[in-house]
This record gives sequence, C-alpha cells and structure tokens, in this order.
Amino acid sequence: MFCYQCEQTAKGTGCDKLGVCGKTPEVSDLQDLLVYALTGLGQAATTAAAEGKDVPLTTGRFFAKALFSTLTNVNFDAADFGPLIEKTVAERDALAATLTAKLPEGPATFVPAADLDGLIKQGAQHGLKDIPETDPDIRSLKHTLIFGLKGIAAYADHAAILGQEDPAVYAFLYKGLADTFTTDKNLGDWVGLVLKCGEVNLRTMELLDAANTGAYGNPVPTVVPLGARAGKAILVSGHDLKDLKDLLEQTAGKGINIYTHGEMLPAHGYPELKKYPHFYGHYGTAWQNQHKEFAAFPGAILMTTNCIQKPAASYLGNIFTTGLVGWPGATHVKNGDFGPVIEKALAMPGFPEDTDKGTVMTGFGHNAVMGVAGAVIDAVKAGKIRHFFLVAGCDGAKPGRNYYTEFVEKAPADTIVLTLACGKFRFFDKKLGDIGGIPRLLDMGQCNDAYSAIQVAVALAKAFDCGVNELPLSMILSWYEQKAVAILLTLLHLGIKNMRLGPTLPAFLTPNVLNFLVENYDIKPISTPDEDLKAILG
Ligand code: FSO
Ligand code: SF4
Repeated sequence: MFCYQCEQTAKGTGCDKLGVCGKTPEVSDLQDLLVYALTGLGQAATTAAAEGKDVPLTTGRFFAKALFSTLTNVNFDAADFGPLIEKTVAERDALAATLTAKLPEGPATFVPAADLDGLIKQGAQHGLKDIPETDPDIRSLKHTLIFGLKGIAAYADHAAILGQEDPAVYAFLYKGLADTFTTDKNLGDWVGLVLKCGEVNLRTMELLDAANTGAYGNPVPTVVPLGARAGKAILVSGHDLKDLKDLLEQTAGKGINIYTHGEMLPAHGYPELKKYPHFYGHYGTAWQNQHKEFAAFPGAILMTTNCIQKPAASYLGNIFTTGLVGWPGATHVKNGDFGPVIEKALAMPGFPEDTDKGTVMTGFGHNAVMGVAGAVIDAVKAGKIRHFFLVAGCDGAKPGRNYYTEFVEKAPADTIVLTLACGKFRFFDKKLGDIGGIPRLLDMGQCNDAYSAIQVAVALAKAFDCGVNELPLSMILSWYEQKAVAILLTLLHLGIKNMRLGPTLPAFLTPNVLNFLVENYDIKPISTPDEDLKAILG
C-alpha cells in the first residue's frame, strides 16, 4: 500500500504499512485497483463522448459513488470493493462495445481477478506510484487531480441523491481520471487541469446547494441544545441529509429523540428537518472524538458518510453504517431502511433524564447571511466590524489543531468569524457575543456548504465594489481529506489569495508545486495565532 491523500498521513510522507486512519493494506490496494478500473471506465466514457455517443447518467452516478467510496474514512470493508470493481469493468465493457475506436491497453483492458485475494494482488500493482509519469512535479499534479476528483465525486453523489446532476460534472470525472494516464501534457497543462478541477467542483457545490436547499429549504438561524432529553435516542453522523430526513420520518411518534454528531449539526437549521419535534439536539464534537463520545451514547448510532473511525468493541453492536460507509463487523443497513437502527435504539436505555449543557447556533447559510447583508455592510462602513475571518475546514487528531481554537479566542471583538465543516468543533461553543445584533460566530454549515461562504464573499465584494481579495476577509483553513482538496482548488480557481492553510501542508505537493502556489496565490502555512492575527490586522 501507499496512500498520502489525507492530512494525517504517516510521518507526513505516506502510509505504507497501515493507514493512520485504520485502513488496512488490503483495503488500500483494493481502493487503488478501483481507481485504476475507474480510469478505464473514464477512458471508455471519454472516447464515447468524443464519438458523439451517449454515456448514461446512471454511469456517472455510479462513477461518483465508486470514487467517493475511496475517500478517507468512508469505507474500510474489503468485501465492498470486489463488487464495485466488477461493476466498473462491466460498465466499461458495455460502453467499449459501442465504440469505433480501440481503447488503449491498460486500465481500459484490465481483467479483474476472480477472487478477493487476486484483486488485492492486482491492486498492489496499480497504486499511485504506478501511474505513468517520470516528472515529479507532474506526478504531484496528477495525484492532486485524483484527490480533487474524489472530493468532486463526494459532492456530486450528495447532489445526485437529491436529484441534482450535471452531465458535465460526470464528464470531467471521466476525463480527469483518464488524463492521469496520458503523458502528452506539460506542467502548464497540468496546472490548468488542476485549476479546472476547482472550477468543476464549484459547479458541483452549486448543484449540492440547490439540492439541499431545494429539498429542505434555506437554513435559518437556529438554537441547538447540547444537552439531552430523557428518553430513547439515535445519534446521526456524516453529511447525508436525506438519510437524516428518512430517519426522522421513520422515528416519528416512536418516543425516540434524534441527535446530530459532527458534520450533521447544521441539519438543525433546515426548515424541513427542524420541523420534527423529536429532532432534538447535538451531541459531541468532531469525528476524531468518536471513541470517547460514541462509547458514552446510550442509543443507536448511524453513520451516513465519512468520517467513521474504527468502532470500539464497547459500541460495535450499536453502530450502523449506511450508503457508502463500511466497517467490517458493523451492521450495514440500506439507505432509508432504518428498522434495525430503530429496534436497537428501543432496546437501549436512552438518556435517563433531561440534562442542560447550553446551546450553540447554526443555520447561517448564504440566504440567512445575505438577509442581514445591509446591516453587515453598514457596520463595516461605520468601523464597527473591522475584519471577517473564515475559519473553516476539517478537524483531526493532531495537537497543532489547537491553533484554530486559539485563533478564534484571540480574534478581536470587532471581528466576525464565519465557519463551516467539522473544524468548527474546536470553538463552536465559544460565546463570542455580537456586534450590533450580528453574532460574531456564524456557522455556515458543513464542508458541503462551502459554496455558501463563496457566495457571501462574492456578494460582499460586489457591495463594496472591489474584488474578493480586497475585502477585509481572511481565510484560515484547516484541511484533512479530499473534499477539502477540491474546495482548495475551487478557491485557487477563483483567484483567492493569501489563504492560510494548516495544520500541515499536503504531502503530495512537491516543493516546486508549493512554490508555484506561494508565488501566484500567496498561500501560506499557519504560524501562530498571535503572529497571523498581527500580520492580517496590521
Ligand atoms: Fe469533516 Fe470528515 Fe466534512 Fe471531511 S467529518 S473531515 S472535509 O470528512 O467532510 O468536515
Ligand atoms: Fe494514511 Fe490518510 Fe491514506 Fe488513511 S487516508 S491511509 S491516514 S494517507
């Protein structure tokens, strides 16, 4: 195995024995083989499109799901990858049969082994390092593209589940993976392709925003209790709002309270979800604290997407996976088929009494923020708001991530902190007060809602008649997995400069590629909160 797609990669260079995330070498090799097979499907689909033939939308939908399943902390179950590889090859062959052109030898002609052991052996031959490339900088950009495509695939899958699709997004997924097996492009072409990935991700996030708000309404500012209500309980984690909606429907009137964990917190802001009286509150913090928090939860737990951590034995019997998520030994239920989760919750003790642990607020999506744009602009013009910080991105286990807590604590009282994704759990319950009625801490949603932050930045720039880079706005980003890579590429595509990125920089960027980013985008690693605040605020 060799994997260096996420921020916690071993020694900051790559996991080659066992994933720090818990991914086994077998699963890593199988995921590599799936990406290899998808590259072949991508070649077939790209050739079909060039020949003017239709590629069915169902192929795109499958492609996104399969690629999403290789994202960090989604699926750790080797048994799930054989069927995905077989279906990929079947889809490829169905398309290839319609083609006039002959597909090249390699991913497009690969024949999967008949059993899991054979597939694992094949996977070991088709890792990231086996992608044809001799130039280390182009290899770095090829890998960056693959990781960005994984991020797009995740967003495209979420959007498609709620009925929003764009064939152009799928076409880019096909072409992107197919391009990693080409050797006729120079470094400049590759920089262009990687930026294009950011552009396509923006379109995908736009689709997802339309999907979420179309299905469940525009989020509204909402107070969310952090304590518990006496009674049976189910905890829902991950990012899939449809799973949550289905669970709310299926538990209505059953005396079970539904709690969010991690990235599900912003779900409380959606009118069509918050209307359920048994959708009670939020429990716990970010994904890396599952061991402690899940072990203490007195009900069933449902993981709808990443990030799942290896379940401890104490709660392995209570945790359920659905959709693309998998952990060997954890019960998997089909999307929307939550009977076993409900049964388990009813058999467990639940919370014995009401407990009050205070509240937090969420629901500041672009619609809500734009609704008070007039007041925000006036406050900036009157000098009451000096600066905005977008402190956003993922959380993780590294101690260096305390930077983000300290940064928010030290941000002066005349500044506003916008946040999104699970990194917010480092400071989400801080009481930062308000500026003339505008809360100083605005939770814009999941990492899946990064589109909201971009919309707000663009609207502010329009109101002040300047570019986004001229706004009194600084982006302080934390990254962890490949959705964050896709978002970062989107911000680069939009020409955003001066981003601060931590806690460490991606291992897959060579020094030359990093230099390019520094020279053209003034991207910087985080230093200390004091130094960074001083540099930003002067
Ligand atoms: Fe976090 Fe995990 Fe949302 Fe990521 S739960 S780390 S960027 O998968 O998806 O923010
Ligand atoms: Fe290592 Fe991250 Fe890959 Fe897991 S996803 S194997 S932690 S680089």
